[in-house]
Amino acid sequence: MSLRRFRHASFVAALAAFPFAPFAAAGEGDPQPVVSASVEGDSTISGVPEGEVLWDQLENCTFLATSSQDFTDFGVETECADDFVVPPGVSWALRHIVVDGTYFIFAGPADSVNVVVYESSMGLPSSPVATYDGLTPVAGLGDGDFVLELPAALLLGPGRYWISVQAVMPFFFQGQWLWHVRHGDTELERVFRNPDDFFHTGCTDFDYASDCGFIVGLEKPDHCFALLGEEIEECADLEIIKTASKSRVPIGERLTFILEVSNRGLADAVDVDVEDAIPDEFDIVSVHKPAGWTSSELFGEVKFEKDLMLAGESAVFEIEVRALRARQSVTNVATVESDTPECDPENNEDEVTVRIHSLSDPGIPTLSTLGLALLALLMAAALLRVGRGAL
Ligand SMILES: [Ca+2]
Ligand SMILES: [Ca+2]
Ligand SMILES: [Ca+2]
Repeated sequence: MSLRRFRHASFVAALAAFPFAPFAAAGEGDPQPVVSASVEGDSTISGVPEGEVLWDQLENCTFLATSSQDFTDFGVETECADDFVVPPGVSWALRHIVVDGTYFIFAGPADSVNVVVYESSMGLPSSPVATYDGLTPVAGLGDGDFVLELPAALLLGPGRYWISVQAVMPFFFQGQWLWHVRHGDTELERVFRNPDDFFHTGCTDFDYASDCGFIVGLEKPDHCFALLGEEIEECADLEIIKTASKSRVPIGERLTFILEVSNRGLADAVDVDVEDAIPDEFDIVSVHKPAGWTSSELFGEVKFEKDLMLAGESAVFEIEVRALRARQSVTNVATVESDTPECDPENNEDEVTVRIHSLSDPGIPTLSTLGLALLALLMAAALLRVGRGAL
């Protein structure tokens, strides 16, 4: 599979036109790193795996390319990033990242590639969602058109993110890796940073490329990349864990059933119902719920409800009961469900089993039960003796 790109010759002149810091250790006439360059590239990227294309910004790529590199010999770095948006109602399992890049000055190859996916705040990258240091491209290490495979699928819920790709290599004598810029105006403008301001752009932290002095002749330039993986229906993962305050209780005494409910999925759960059918062997004494929940009870069926349970939210419920009659084992099942699709229905039900004993039978072997056992043993021995006598 290959993804086609189309470059616009009219952007050949779109060069960075501002000074970069001369490389101090270089001699006169030595090659100098550049922050941006115009480089003609190939028209296809090869080695792209089969898979659903989640985001495609590989069209309308220009000759312009910008430095995004950890210069291991200089101890400085540049980092470019661009944004993408996971639409409402779905989640993405991101597996592959394809970037259109190029080597410059020297022919590479990169020692490795760093990828960071950032959250977005105020229209700029903020905290990293995931950091992948030292990836080896599965294809394209030789020509700089990296096909990167994440070690495990990265699950991303709806919203805006930023992705940065950075080659790790020394300038001498592997050169530079530059990430191609496209004329696309897709979502927000690409961003750049150069923490020690090696290139005198003034952007020591992420800022829009046009605010870093890049003269590109493009309205809101993007970077050339594509994301592959699977789009999955957004789901909630409600879980219920049911326990009892004790495993055995005498008739007439109380115990408490505890229900711990949480939403472990990426999606908020709508119209959540927690139900616990208290067995006939118990009388309900009291019901405790967190703020924001309603509760009702009908013929021993306790129900807790909430309109919206956010992703990551949890709640603990307590149902205090009194034991009515003796039973070797009583199983109490509780369930949770909502109107939002479930990622994992297996953990939406849990049960606990308790024993109810009479006051005279605390549920552990007593002298009387031991006495009964002894009697049975003696009778068995007597029967054996009678049997032998008959032979
Ligand atoms: Ca390329
Ligand atoms: Ca963009
Ligand atoms: Ca679940």
